[in-house]
Amino acid sequence: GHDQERAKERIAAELDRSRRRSNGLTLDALDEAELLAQHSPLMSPLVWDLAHVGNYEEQWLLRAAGGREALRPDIDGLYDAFENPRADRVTLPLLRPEEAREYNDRVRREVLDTLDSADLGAVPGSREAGGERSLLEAGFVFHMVIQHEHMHDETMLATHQLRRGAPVLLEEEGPPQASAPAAEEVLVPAGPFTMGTDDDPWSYDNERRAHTVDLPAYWIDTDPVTNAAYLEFVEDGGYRNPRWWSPSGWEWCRGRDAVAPAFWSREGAGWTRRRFGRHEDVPPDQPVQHVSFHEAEAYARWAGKRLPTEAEWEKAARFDPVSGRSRRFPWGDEEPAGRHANLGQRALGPHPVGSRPDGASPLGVRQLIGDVWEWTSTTFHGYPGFVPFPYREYSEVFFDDGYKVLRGGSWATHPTAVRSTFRNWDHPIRRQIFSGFRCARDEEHA
Ligand code: AVJ
Ligand code: FE
Repeated sequence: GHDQERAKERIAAELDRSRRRSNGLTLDALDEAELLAQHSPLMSPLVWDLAHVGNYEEQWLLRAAGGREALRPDIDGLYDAFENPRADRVTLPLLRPEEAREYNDRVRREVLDTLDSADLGAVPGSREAGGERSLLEAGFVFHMVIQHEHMHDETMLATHQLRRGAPVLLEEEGPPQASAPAAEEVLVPAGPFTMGTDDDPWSYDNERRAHTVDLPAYWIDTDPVTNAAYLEFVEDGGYRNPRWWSPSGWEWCRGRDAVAPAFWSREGAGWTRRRFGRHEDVPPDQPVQHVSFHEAEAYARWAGKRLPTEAEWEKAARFDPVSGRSRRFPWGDEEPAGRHANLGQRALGPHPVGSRPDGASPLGVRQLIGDVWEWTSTTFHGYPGFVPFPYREYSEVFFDDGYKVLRGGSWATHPTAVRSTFRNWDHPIRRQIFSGFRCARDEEHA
């Protein structure tokens, strides 16, 4: 019917949007040598990400959902992330950039063809509680593929940040005006809230199921920790004092001789940073980014606080104390717009704290969505009743293995690839990602 037509138009538009972004970071930005090069052992050559998103789209939309034969059975192995560690991908017989473009274009033409006749099935929430999800239900598999490409676009941006050489990316937007917070911390009242979701048509398996979590009252920072605040920790000798670090954090700090966030250099009395090939003073009022979980945790201890748990982060980002409901975003259920959040790679970095008052949560917590991914103290795990869908390797194989949960998306995350339930995860030592944090603490009882 009419709703399906509208849903399909949206899907086609979002597919196109993600591809423009992928091409803008690869074929349109860099020459063949730079696309084939390994810019860091942490990252794939950009041309791998490019054909990997096309191959994933082929596997899920053409084969799994569309029932078609493989277009290139010979290349599946090359683009399997589990078969090939990132550092080895440069040695594989990868498609050249132009071949990757042709392959991706061919997949896309056939996908648009299958979309026409696809039955997007039941509307969200209409399935019986506990019933099985299906690939096409509420457009799920298309949403999965769209988000997958956007996630790789963010990964490709991290590769761009590590790359040496003349800048190639342009900033579309400068920072808006910032406003001071009413208070530095917000008290989240004790009580239950709904964590996770049963019916979000874009949600991954790991965001499900909705369940009630009852938390004691806690304080959470109104804004993410800024460069200026983080610099106090640096200048106070924070990186030389084991007192602030966990044992594994201290081992990480000593082992790599860390003295400040990644990409920072001391210059005279101050600090500069490298951002996509440009050098600039570290802006004091922006959220700190490119810190590892260990650095975030050490800062929090130094500040007399701690990192929020994942549940504390989500309650701050969704809970409406008036209705008792959990929202899709801090500001409500409305899709993210520029006034709510710094998302979608329009800027090439975080914006100052206080620059998105319209994106605040009901309790007044700000910039939870966008700007920087926020480390939480929680190890990535499955929610009660977790069911892997549609494949174990999206999230289940990472559960309970020391990965720390990050929340809220960054300036580089596309709006369709984040919401208050969205869960990201990484090794606690990683900081090439666009990661920052905010602090929390228990409510003190007199
Ligand atoms: C959810 C961001 C941790 O990039 O490693 C990409 C997403 N899964 N391809 C990642 C993902 C398959 C994943 N993260
Ligand atoms: Fe992938």
